[in-house]
Formats: sequence, C-alpha cells, structure tokens
Amino acid sequence: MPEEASTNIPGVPASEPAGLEEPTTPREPLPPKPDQRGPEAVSPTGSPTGAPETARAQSGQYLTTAQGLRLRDTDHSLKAGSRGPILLQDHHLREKITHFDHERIPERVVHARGAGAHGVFRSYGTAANITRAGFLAKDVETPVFVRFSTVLGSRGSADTVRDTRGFSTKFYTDEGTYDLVGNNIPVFFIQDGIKFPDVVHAAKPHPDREIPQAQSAHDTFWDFVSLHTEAQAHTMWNMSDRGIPRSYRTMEGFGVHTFRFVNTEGRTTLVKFHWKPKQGVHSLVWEEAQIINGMDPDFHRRDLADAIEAGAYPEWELGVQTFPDTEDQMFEGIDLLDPTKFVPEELAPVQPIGVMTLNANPTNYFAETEQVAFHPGHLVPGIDVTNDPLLQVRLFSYLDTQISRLGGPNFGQIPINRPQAPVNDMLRDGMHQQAVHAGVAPYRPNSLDGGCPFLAGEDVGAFIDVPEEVAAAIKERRNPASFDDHYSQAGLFFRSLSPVEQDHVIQAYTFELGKCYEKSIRERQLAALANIDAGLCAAVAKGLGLPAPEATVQVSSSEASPALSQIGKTWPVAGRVVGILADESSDLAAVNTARQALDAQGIVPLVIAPAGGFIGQEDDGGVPVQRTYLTARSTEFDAVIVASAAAPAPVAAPGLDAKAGAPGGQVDPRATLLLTEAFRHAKAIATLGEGSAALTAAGIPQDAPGIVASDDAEALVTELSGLLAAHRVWDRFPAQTA
Ligand code: HDE
Repeated sequence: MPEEASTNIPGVPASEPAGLEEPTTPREPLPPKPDQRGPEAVSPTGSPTGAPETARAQSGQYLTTAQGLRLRDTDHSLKAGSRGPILLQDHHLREKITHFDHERIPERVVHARGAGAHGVFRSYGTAANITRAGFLAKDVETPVFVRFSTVLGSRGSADTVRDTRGFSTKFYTDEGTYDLVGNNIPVFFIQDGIKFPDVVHAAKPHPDREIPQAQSAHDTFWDFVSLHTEAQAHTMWNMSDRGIPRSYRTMEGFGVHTFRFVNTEGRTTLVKFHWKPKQGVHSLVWEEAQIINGMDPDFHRRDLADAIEAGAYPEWELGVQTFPDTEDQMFEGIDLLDPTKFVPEELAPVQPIGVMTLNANPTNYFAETEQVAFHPGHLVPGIDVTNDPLLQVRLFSYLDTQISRLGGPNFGQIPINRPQAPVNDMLRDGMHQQAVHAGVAPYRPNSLDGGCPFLAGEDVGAFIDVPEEVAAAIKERRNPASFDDHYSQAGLFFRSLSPVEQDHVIQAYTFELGKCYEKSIRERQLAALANIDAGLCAAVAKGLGLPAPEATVQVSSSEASPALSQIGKTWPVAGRVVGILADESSDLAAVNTARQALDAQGIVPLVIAPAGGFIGQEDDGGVPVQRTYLTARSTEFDAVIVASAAAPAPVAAPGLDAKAGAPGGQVDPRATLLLTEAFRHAKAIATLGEGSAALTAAGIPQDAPGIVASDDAEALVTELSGLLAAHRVWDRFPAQTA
C-alpha cells in the first residue's frame, strides 16, 4: 500500500490477510493477532508452567475429533446410501452435534453484557503506609483482567443503553487474586443486599411480555424507585450523562462501598476506591445513544477492542479517599457504611495510588470475558471489608452464582480465573476438576502427607481478618437512623452539574417517565423529585404535562461538588474517530495530509465516500475508503471533516438506501443527514476546500461554534483536535437551565 494510504485502521479480523481461494495446503493454526493475549499459562493450582499462552489453543495441521483422531470428512453424515437414513454409528456426527447442543452457559443474572481486556497495574507506592498489600508497594507491576458491562440487558443486548456500567478488575497478585468489582457510579440503589432481587426484578423486562430490553424507561422500574426512595440517589446519576458513556475508556470507576486498609503495624484506614480515566469522563447525547443501539449495538465493545488494537491503550489512575476508622464510621456527617452515599472529593481528595493500562485484547471471548468470575471476597492481606450491609450480601452472592453459571465449584480453575500465586487448598473433586491433587490427606491436622499444607503466620503473608469490635446490640431487621436521608445527595449531585448537563438530566427524567404507562407512577416520582430539587421537578412536570408537587421532606442543602461535572476541561484525543467526507472532487493530497496528521495524534481517520474501494488511483496518491454513504452514520465519529461538496452519488436512490430520500438538491442527502446529526450532537465539524458548500447546503451556519474551515489540512487538524479535546462544542446550544 502506498505510504499515504497506510494509516492505522483497527478492525483486522485475523493475524494474516485472507486470500481469494480457500487454502488447501495443511499448516499449523495461525497465531493470535498481535493485539491479543490469553491468560497466563499457569497450572490449575497457580504454578508457572513455562508453556506459551497459546499452548491451550488448537494444535496440529489436520481436523480431528475431540480425542485427536484425524478426520477426512466433516460435511456429510454417515448414511445407509446417499439417499438413506443416518446411522447411529456416526460417532463424529454425534460428538459434533452433542457439543454444539451444549455450547451455551447461563448468562450472568445481572451484568450479562460485557467486554474485557488484559492489562497491567503499576503501583506508585503511595498507599504503602496505610496498606500492607504487596501489589500496592512502590513500582510493583501486577497483571490484570478487566470486564466492563451494562447491568440490565441480556448478553446480546445493545451497548449504549441508559444504565449503570460495571467496572470489574482482577489483579493477579503474588499474594492471591484480588478483585475490585465496582461500577461507574459511586452510589447504589439499595442499602441492604436483601433488596437486590427486588430492584433487579423491577428493572429487568416485565415478566409477562419480557419487554423492554436493557432499559429503565418502563413502569416497574419507576414503580419501585418511586416507592423505595433510597434508590433516588442512584437513579439521579443514571439520568445524568453518566448513564450513557461515550466509551468504556471514558468512564470513572468506583468501588462504591467503604473498604478497610490494614498496614504492617495493623493500623486500619477506611477507604473508597476511584478509577480516573486519563482520557476524561465523556458521554453520548441521548439521541446519539439511541441511533447507535440500532446502527452498532457493539459500539462500546468495538471501541475498546479497536483502541487497544490501534495502540491507544486506555489508562486509569487508581485513587483512594481515606477516612479515619472511627467507631461511628462517619465522615463529615456522611455514613460511610451507607452505599447510597458518596463523599464529595472536595471533602476528601482522591489520592492516586497507581495506574492501570489495558494493553491486550482477549484471544477468545467465551474463554476469557464470559468465563471470568469476580468476587468481592477475593481479598489480599492489607485489604478487608466493612459492615456495609450491601457488601456483606455480595460476599455471599458472587461465589454462589458461579456454581450455576460456570457449572460447579471448580470455576476458579478455568484459565482466566487461575491465581498466579501458589494454591494449596484442601478443596477436592467436584465437576470439571482440572487439578491432579497428590497425597492422601486433604485434611488438617494430618501426618500422612507430612502435615501439609501448613497454616501461615502474619509474617509470611497470612490474611488476618481485622479484629473489629462488634458493639453489644439487639439482633434485629433495621437500618441505622443515618440511612434515612434519601434525597440530599441526589440534590447535591444535580446542583453540582453545569447547566448543559442539568438539561440532559431533565430530558432523561422526562423521557423515561414519559414512557411509563401509569400516571400514578409519574406523579409519585415527581413527588420524589420535589424533595430533591424544585427546579428539576418543575421542568420534568412541565414536559410530562403534570402539576409540580410541593416538597414533603426538607433536606439539608450541602455545598455543590464541582468535581462531579464532566465538562469544562481538555483531555487527550488518542483513540478518537474522525470521519472524512470525500469524493473524486476532493483535493486528495489534502485529504491524505489530514489523514496522516490525525493518525500522528492517535486519532482514527475513516474516509466516507459514495462507494467503496479507492478515491483516485490506488497506486498514485489515491485515498482508501473505509465507509460509504450507505454504511456510515454520524454516530461513529467524534468529529467530521468535510472535504468535498458531497454532490449526490449516482446510486442515491431510496430503493438502494432509504436515507437517500427523494432525488434532487445539490448535496447527497446521506451527507446532509450525517452533517446535521453531527451538528446537533454538538460535534466539531471542519471543512476543507469545497466542504463549506456542503455545509451551507445542509443548512449549517458556518459561523456556529465548533465549525472550522481552512485549506491547510494540517492546520485544520490542529484546530479540530483542539475542539475534540473538550469532547463536544457545548456552547453551540445554550442550556435552558442556565
Ligand atoms: Fe453485583 N452481581 N450484586 N454489584 N455486580 C453480579 O455476579 C449482587 C452490586 C457488579 O463483570 C453477579 O458473577 C448482589 C454492587 C459488577 O463479571 C451477582 C448485590 C456493585 C458485576 C451479583 C450486588 C455491583 C456484578 C452476577 C447486592 C458495584 C459484573 C454475575 C448485595 C459496587 C461482574 C456474577 C463481571 C455481578 C450480585 C450489588 C457490581 C448475581 C446480590 C453494589 C460490576 O452475583
């Protein structure tokens, strides 16, 4: 490929390009792609094997049965004559079909839809004085596997639904595996884990029609959260832009609960975990999210894999807020055991303790992302749990659920779940046992196996449960009184947002409640909003055509927390996607210069043309095409460069593409659609040469904020990436809330 054509376009399906003909010369299986990695090849009991990661993949040149028997034919069943019945004797047919019949396992009860990646965590050592965890000592590097997820949808549901996102990290430390199983929202719907089935049943599709899929805009969800008002704080975050992230790469992560660090002297500190994305926290706009659900339901999954393949490795800094481990476990009036509350960063700054880089895609989705099993009870010395009643129930649930999902108690031996520390437990047998345990005495005490295994002391890294004093108390089913405030932090969150973000919150509540059938549910939720913020309540009530009720509960009105707003700064642009509209009338040299300039910044340039192939000559300065007017939609791009007048393509006909609409006009209607969508989604638009004519024809004012023009492709890219660094051009549409 000529030099100017060779920008880095992710999406390569295999490690070698495919030829036109089916290959017939036997050879060993292709290696994985360079961006892919598998789990470390340790034994089921955590010993290094020295085997390459690929040792578990298929091997040999020929098709075989599961027993390694070479096969000559896998296209025809063994029959009594070419027109006769199939014989029961056909062992290959039966093995092939039986295995196929059992290929599916139960999906996760929640968080069924997810995407994973491998990476590494490097500790700064800044937490070493408050935790003895070895992997948090200075400069220690620990391999990790991360799985991001939506909560409500089935495994095949769309990525960009309005929902909370899961953010689970498995640290394969020398002292055993540590799992930090968090979300992109720091508060939760419920205070006590016993309510989890209730909130999930309410949020999942209605049991009669099994609709709607993967969303909260329906009666049972709002019925529950308006009655069970401790859910209002989490619901507020969901209705904000946090509910529709731009990318997994641009999400914050939170441990939600308060955990306990223990240092080498046994001193304890309460902590809350935060993951801060290096690329900033960014979101979609609602219309965009809805279009993407149809156009590209794998949007987030693809974005993560493409960024890693392109070398734009996503990074997060891990930080902790620390609090004295006092008897009341309160901080500035906030109950640290109440998981519906967060602590504003202005009150307790987030202190960075390490950085995580995701640098490899899984080699096999099922083996790794689907089979990975997280558990908040996977702890290491130096990190312990607290009495948060939500966390306490999770400590039971995660182990329990894997037994039905992964088919038995030995799920820890599946390659992605294997610890990378020596395992010497006395658990034996069970379904799918992978270890070949030696010895005769899996019990303690014993003398027959030489007394093995031995108990560890604190000096050799034993996990010691913090000897926390439990106050004399009555056995009862009751919350502490401090859990009773359900509204103040929802109000604090709303007041901390910028006007444009507040507009989005109003839109989200009005949309979701507008989708509810029962008027009483809309009214009940408005009553809750009245207790949160009168202005928000009035705006939503107006959209619903209902009266705004008065507040019934007076809550304390704390200081706003500016750190909660997502906008107003600039962030790195690597891994962003820019669409370039071009055709034969474009200045191809300028288009190639723009592509190279974008590529140099780690931005992925995708050329959109009337038809596929090349614009101009492939071997003489031509431009390779990645998208056509038929396959492209504005939602795939963070910004657009218009490098042609985009005259109607010869194939612009509704029968070939309904987006083409009725014939006529100077601009191809697909280009107009793309530009008007990008414009109203507040994306930066740049015009090169004739491009400004296309913009004018699409009715977009050249002097609107975030529209730039130049004939110098390199200068244009510099200006455009400046706009991209702020994510969107929010001042294009003044906020109504302001
Ligand atoms: Fe989970 N949760 N959860 N959850 N959760 C599961 O475990 C559960 C909660 C979270 O990528 C399940 O292995 C209960 C809070 C994530 O594989 C299940 C309660 C937070 C994931 C389960 C909670 C989470 C799960 C389903 C209330 C944020 C995906 C499959 C006590 C801190 C993990 C599985 C992955 C998954 C139960 C509350 C986050 C059923 C009972 C709070 C990110 O065990």
